[in-house]
Amino acid sequence: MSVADRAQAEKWVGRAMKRKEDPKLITGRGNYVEDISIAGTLWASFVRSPEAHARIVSIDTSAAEARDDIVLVATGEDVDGLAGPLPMAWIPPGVDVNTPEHWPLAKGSVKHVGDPVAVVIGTDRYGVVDAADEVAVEYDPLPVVVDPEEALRDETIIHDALGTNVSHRWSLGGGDLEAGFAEADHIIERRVVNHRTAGGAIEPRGVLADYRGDELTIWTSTQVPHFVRLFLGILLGISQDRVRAVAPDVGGGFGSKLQMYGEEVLLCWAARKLERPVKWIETRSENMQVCHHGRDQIAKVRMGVKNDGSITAFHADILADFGAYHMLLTPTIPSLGAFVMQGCYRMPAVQTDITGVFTNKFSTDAIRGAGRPEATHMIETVLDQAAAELGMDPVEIRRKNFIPADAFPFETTVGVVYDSGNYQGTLDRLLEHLDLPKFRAEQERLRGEGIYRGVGFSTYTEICGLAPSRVTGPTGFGLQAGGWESAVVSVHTTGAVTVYTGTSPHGQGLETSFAQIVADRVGTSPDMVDVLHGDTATGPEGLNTYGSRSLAVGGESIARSAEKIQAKVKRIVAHQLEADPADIELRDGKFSVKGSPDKGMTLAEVAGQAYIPLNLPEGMEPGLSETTFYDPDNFVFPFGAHAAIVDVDVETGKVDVVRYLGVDDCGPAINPKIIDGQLHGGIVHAIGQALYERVHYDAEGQLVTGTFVDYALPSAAEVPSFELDRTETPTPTNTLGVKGVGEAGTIGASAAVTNAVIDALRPVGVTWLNMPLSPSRVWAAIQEARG
Ligand code: MCN
Repeated sequence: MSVADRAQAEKWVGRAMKRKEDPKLITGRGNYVEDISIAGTLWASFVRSPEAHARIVSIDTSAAEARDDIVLVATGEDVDGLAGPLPMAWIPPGVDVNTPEHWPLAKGSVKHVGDPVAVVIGTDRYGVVDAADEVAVEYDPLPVVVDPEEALRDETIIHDALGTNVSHRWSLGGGDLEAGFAEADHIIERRVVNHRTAGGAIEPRGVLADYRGDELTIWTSTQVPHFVRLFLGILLGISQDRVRAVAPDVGGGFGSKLQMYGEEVLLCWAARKLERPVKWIETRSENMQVCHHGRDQIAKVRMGVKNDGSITAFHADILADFGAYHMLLTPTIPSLGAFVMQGCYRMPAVQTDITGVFTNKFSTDAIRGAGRPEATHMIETVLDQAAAELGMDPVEIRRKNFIPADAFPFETTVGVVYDSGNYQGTLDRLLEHLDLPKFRAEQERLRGEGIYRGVGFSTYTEICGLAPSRVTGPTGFGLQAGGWESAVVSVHTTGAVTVYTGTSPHGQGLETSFAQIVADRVGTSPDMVDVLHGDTATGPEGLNTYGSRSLAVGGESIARSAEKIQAKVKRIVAHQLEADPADIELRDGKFSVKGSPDKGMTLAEVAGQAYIPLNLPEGMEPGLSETTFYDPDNFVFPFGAHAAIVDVDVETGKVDVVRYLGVDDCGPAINPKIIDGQLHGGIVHAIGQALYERVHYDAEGQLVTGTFVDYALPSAAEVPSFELDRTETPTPTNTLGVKGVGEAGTIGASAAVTNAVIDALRPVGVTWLNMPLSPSRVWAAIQEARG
């Protein structure tokens, strides 16, 4: 083994370590909100509207109030003292947005099924549910609008105070669109429907609120405890230092817990009013109804191409269904896709127009990928349509248009600077694993046997690592306007290390990957590094976990704190060994003088000295703890090439994914096993959307898919073993060179599956399909094609 190889082998970063956090989670020793109890806790249950749109005529709470086990029944009018309605914090830059008032309990009218009209609080967990049934609400039903295209016509207005169902219109473009289309030999136009999906986290939401000694503590199943603390403080008029928000173990979020929910506000309000802790655990049916949904866009997409396959113009005109109210980020979500609407291709002209409308459904907001899966699906499926029209191979049309590897940093047509990329590299590697000529021959042979097999490609790039403050600050993104992340690395006197991160992991394995980053820099093992998160009382500020930011922003701030520790340790060791700090190196777990490896100190030995000022260099502060607030210069732009191979049963319309291959690039791997795990989850999420999952409301606004019986989440049985590989192109944005991967699979995969199904069905005449590719939809398309 060479010296360089040995040095690498000794590093923790890059190792496929098993996740430190898993043993407790998989042996039932996790600590979820449900597991936390405080003596004297009351329980809450919500009375929710069965109507999608109605005036509240009366609410009779007397029967519930008469029960011995009920302490409080409150309606919208009873919730006093809130500084304002629920927050909508982010809007796209440079636009005014119509935002209806949204209160924790409805006032005067309900706008969607599940809209809460009252809360019942009492001593018994099941008693409050019975009592909620006894609250008699009289509704005067109003016309219901479920279809966003109908909402746009403003025939029935959902929020009278706004006078329109339109939230806002917003555009982002660059280049001369008209000239681009004029130059094209072919213009491909498709209506791309990206239907509504749910987060589907294993753990539904849960809240425990406790107010004592003028301090409010909330334990909540959230991705964003610091946001929760901020907004609770504002809404309830409590100074931030007196609010503590804790996200204990969180059983997944997938974006649906990046929110400030009314239930969280209401439980805190009630805990303060009643001077008793109050708890609520969401049921799965409630979760399907009122935990925010995602996607729900209809886009008219046009792509101009020349005969040689080069793209001349791309236009996406998106109608986004926001549901009944704006929640924390609702109006911003489709805009996130607009920033990468040219994907990994050269496009001389590109434009995204977005119209957001309200309907009588629950709100949409960020679900894994948030805007980028929708954009990628549009680009990648319509590009395949262009290839088919030109008689070109889908791989060749991609190669023809890729931004070349030597063009980075690359300023896109809309002015976004892609940090790094090698799109040819990931596609080439993918094709090493998938022998395309062999596949095509096999496909032909199978068709002879009546088996319809298809392959679909998707080559994506995305924008993540939210976010540079220079972008989020001035443009109106972000109430706090910053995009930084903070980290403290503290070495205790024994050499044990505690890391405080402002990110808030809920399944991403950050306790392990962050420990690997620190261990390498301070000369210890990840077992000795404890990563604390999710509690606003334990660290400095934080901006939490979403937008695949935790590693690229939070991990980088941890690396910087660890580097500061290393520098201080070197100075202490140099002082002790009477050497120059520049001559101290970290080698074999020891800080030693270069050339004298036997003469050195371990981290534990240095830590012992660091707390004894007498033993430190003149003027050095005692202690071994460093803080960093890191604000990146740019986003990061991971990318990859995916291929799905599917079999379609042309008699039943059933689709089976028989192989799935992906080559992704998120920069140097901190932990390859975690990267694979993130991709597995992300790809399944997108296969779920492509084939099975759909949040469906009927014409009356009733939620048809209110349980996991009707909402078909794929299980391991529905997906093949994934064949994954990586290339590693470091980003210049951070010193680790890393980019996000938490959403990558979700962003790339739905187009690959859809393109594969269309490829399989071309011989029977099916040339275009919108998701979900359920058996009935695919079967109907086959029948239509066969006439
Ligand atoms: N990683 C790595 N090396 C790299 C890049 C990433 O080892 N070069 C590792 C990171 O260290 C981290 C993991 O991959 O352990 C994901 O990191 P990152 O891409 O920074 O994403 P975040 O931690 O910010 O996670 C957010 C992302 C989002 S936005 C959603 S939604 C999502 C997701 O992650 N929801 C999840 N993954 C999820 N996984 C689970 N189990 N549950 C969810 O709810």
